[in-house]
Amino acid sequence: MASSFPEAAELVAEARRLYGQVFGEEAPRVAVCAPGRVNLIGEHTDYNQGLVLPMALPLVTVVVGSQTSGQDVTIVTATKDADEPHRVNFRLPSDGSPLSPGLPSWANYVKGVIQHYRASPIPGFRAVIISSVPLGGGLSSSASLEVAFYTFLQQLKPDDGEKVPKALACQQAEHTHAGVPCGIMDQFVSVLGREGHALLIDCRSLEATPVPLADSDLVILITNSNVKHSLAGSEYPVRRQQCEKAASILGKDSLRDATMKNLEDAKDRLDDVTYRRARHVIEEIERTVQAAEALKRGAYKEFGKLMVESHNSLRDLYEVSCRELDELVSAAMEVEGVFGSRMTGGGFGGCTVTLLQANAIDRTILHIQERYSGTPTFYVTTPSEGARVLSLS
Ligand code: GAF
Repeated sequence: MASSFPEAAELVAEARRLYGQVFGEEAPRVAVCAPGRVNLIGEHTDYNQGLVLPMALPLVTVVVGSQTSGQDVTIVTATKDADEPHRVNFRLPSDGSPLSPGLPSWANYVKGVIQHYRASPIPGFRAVIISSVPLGGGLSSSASLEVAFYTFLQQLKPDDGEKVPKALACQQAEHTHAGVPCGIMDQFVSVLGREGHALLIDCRSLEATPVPLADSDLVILITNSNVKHSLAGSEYPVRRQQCEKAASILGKDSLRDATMKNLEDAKDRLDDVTYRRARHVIEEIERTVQAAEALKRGAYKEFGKLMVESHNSLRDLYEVSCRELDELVSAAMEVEGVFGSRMTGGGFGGCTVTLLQANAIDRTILHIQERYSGTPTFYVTTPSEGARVLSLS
């Protein structure tokens, strides 16, 4: 069976209860949420100025809280993956000096967002964070926390409300305070996600085209491998550097500007690893363009074929898959009615995404459960809205 997950309103109710427990009777004044994401295709292309096709999920991070007088911040978090709520206190620097990252590490995302908030300085506050996005599961729990927090700060002290700069500020928070040199995809779709649509994002122009994805005959299944290999953190910056090296040898600003002909012409000047990394990126950008076109036409078989090509390329050329993700994709592809399946996100564990006919969902889940050597978790999902303010009544 697929896991059920709470609606945002249920998370708000839970967060309000916790707020009451921790801070006394006083009710919070503000409630917001921001979603995690699943990327349908276009992997490791965002930091190459390429194209990506993610959608926002109904799995969200909720923040409730209130402004206080003074400069003190108290944040309490309870996620479904942690046994006990965690609490952190710090003081906002009155002289504008930076808020340094430290422990606990989850608070660094919040500190980073405060640091890069576009209407600083902000007042002190109390807040509770609750999330249904699985932590470290490749569904952008960190971007959903950053974007939810930014949205919370907007209620305390509004900025200009511009959405793309908001996503960019949250990306900066991840760079400076979590030490992850991520691209823009996760924060962008968490801010700008649209219900019933995937977003074709051009990571160079930062323009997004919504692609309709609401068909009652189609299911989007996320399968969490429930493994995360330690390589994930260290290999991501290595991949970025390899891409930058390839672009520089090809004489391009980024791999977005390179063609397969450019790459083949320069093959004898590239070592094998650099060649394969660049080939993945160049072909994946082209696959993403084709996949978005296929989706617009409802050509799900064609879309699914591109998903599998993407997975194989991530496995063989980009080398960011792992045994568990490969097993999940192979198992899914054995089921009649499955259009396509691939790893999603940074890789080395986390989740796969599978597109299938609605009437094939039960047999697909059963088959994957039988074939996978680990214990998977399944989510049947729909494309959802980006960050938003929620009702407290
Ligand atoms: C992670 C990063 F945060 C994204 O920016 C993106 O590069 C992705 O890995 C790979 O496509 O989620």
